[in-house]
Parts: sequence; C-alpha cells; structure tokens
Amino acid sequence: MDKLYRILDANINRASEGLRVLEDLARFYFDDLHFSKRLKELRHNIRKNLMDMMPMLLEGRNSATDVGVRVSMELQIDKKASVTELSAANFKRIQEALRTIEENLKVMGKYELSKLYEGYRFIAYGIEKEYFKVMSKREKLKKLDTGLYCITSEEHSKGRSNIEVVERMIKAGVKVLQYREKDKKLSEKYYECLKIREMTEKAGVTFIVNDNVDIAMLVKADGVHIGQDDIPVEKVRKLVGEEMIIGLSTHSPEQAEEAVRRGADYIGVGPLYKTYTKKDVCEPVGLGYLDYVVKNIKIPFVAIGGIKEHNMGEVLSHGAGCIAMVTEIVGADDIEEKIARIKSKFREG
Ligand code: TZP
Ligand code: MG
Repeated sequence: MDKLYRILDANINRASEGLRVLEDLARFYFDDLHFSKRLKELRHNIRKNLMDMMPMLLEGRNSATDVGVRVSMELQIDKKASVTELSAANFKRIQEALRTIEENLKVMGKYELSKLYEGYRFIAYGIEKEYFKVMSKREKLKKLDTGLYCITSEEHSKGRSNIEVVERMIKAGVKVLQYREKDKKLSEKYYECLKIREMTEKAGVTFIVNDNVDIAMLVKADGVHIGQDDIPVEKVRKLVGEEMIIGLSTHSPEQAEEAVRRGADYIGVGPLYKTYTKKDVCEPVGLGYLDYVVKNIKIPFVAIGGIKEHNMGEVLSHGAGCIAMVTEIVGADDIEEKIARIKSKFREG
C-alpha cells in the first residue's frame, strides 16, 4: 500500500505543478483571469480531496531514492520551443497524472474517489479545448504589440506579383501580413489568398484579409480587416466566430471607442500622414489621434498611412508599437533589405 501512496503523492504533485504552469501562463502571459481562476480551482480540488490521506502520502514520499529522477534529468524530450508547446505538454501531464490517480484509487478500493478524479480529468480536457481556442488568438494578437505589419498592393510592387512580394516579406521575418487588393477579380483574390494562407501557415505568420470576409473564412485566414463603411463589426463577428481576428480602420477617438464597444480585436489608426496608396482615404488625422489611442484604448492598434523608414521614429516616439506600411515595403527595390532596416528600428517586443 505504501507504494501506491507514493504513486498518488507523485501524481498529485505532477498534476498540481502542471496546473500551476498553465495558471501562471494564463495570468502573467495572457492576462486572462477567467482561465487562471478555473485552473486554480481545479488545482485546489485535486489537493483538497486527497487531504485526508496526507500523512500516508508524505510517508510514502521518497524522492531521494526515485529511480526516475536521473532518467528525467538526462532526457532532452521535454524541451519546449513555444508557449503553445509548453501549454500542450502541461495539459498532457495533468491528464496523465489524473488518470494514474484514478486507477490507483480503484486498486486501493476507493471507487467513489476514483470517479471524482475521473471527473477532474474530463474537466481538464474541457479547459484544454477552450484554452487553445482562446490562447491561439491571443498569441496572434500579441504580434500586434510591436513590429511591422505588412500590406500587399500589387500596383505598387514594381512589376512583382503579390506572391513574390509575400515570399520576400516572409523571408525577411515579418510576423503579420495583410492581403489588400482593391481592383482584382474576386476569383483572383481568392486563389492568391489561398496560396498566401499556405505560405503564412508554414512560416507561422498571422494572415489577415482586407475587406472580404468570405475569402477570409474560406481560406481560414487568421483575421479580416474592415473599414468604417463595411458591415458592422458585431455582424461580421456573427459570421466569422470568436476565433477570427477582426481589425477595424478608425480615424477619430469616437470611432476608436465605438470599435472597442462593438468587439473589434484591434484597430487601424490613421492615416497619420498623407498617403496616395488608398484612393478614398480621408485627410491625415494627425499624431494627436495616435496620442489619444495610446493613452485611452486598451485593445491592440496599428498605426498606418504614409509611414516610411524616415518618419517611423516619430510614430514610435508617440507610443505606437505596431506600424503598417504599404508602398514603403512593396515598392522597395530590395524588400528584404528594407524590412531588415525597418525592423531594427523597433523596440523589442
Ligand atoms: N488605410 C489607411 S491609410 C492606408 C490604408 C490602407 C494606406 C497606407 O499606405 P502607405 O503606402 O503605407 O501610405
Ligand atoms: Mg476596406
């Protein structure tokens, strides 16, 4: 029986530690109180319901003679390359530990208790499914905290195709890319987006489609970007669901506040300077509007409009983190070199 208590003790610790890792990610990395609370509750319950056995569990503990410690310390398979991998590994750890607790309790004749731990395992499966849905969107939105947001425009691309330009952008390490084409046929836009989705997916680049909610949905883009004259955000949300990012162009404090109320995930802020890229664009809104957003708006935002290598310092000094550029990038002779220079001017994200 001692040995079974030893297994229980090890697995309560295993499950609790796994939950703690996830709880801290939810709380400190994703700023998500909801998940943090749910994980904490599960962690407390896992300990609480075996509290009566505590003396036996401690009696059974003997980590100094654990034959598994050395093996575990020498293995390299627990290396984690990303927050997603780290989260996935810890959900697995929790579920495996709960299964072990459940099976051991059965052998110990504690059937009712074993069923309770089976229930906790299913709660963990449920949280995992929701967690990944929500966190994968958060992870994508985090890319809008700082850095370059690239937008296509074939007419300004010096004879290069959108696909070639996108290839170069990806090679240069861009993290967010928007497909924007005003005058192409819908079918052409669809096939280009399909290809770009494939390319961005492989490279882990967030892909956003301008205007066309239908194309964004069909190619499984990460997001869609709409303007003030498009279908209202909440209606687009009904179509695309919670997981897709919705970006909205805004030009005034009122529009920014309204965007937040309506549930946009991020806003475009501009045009900050004169731009000839967008045909129906309004006059520059000025840096005062950017100041307003920096101070008052709590969702991510992207500065846009006439921003170039030579004036981006001014935009950054007003507190912008993410900057969108069209012609400065697609019209550069050497796109990779241009992006490398621009990237070096951003603060670290
Ligand atoms: N929205 C506001 S300004 C603009 C868009 C799409 C065009 C920005 O293009 P550029 O070439 O970076 O000025
Ligand atoms: Mg539009």
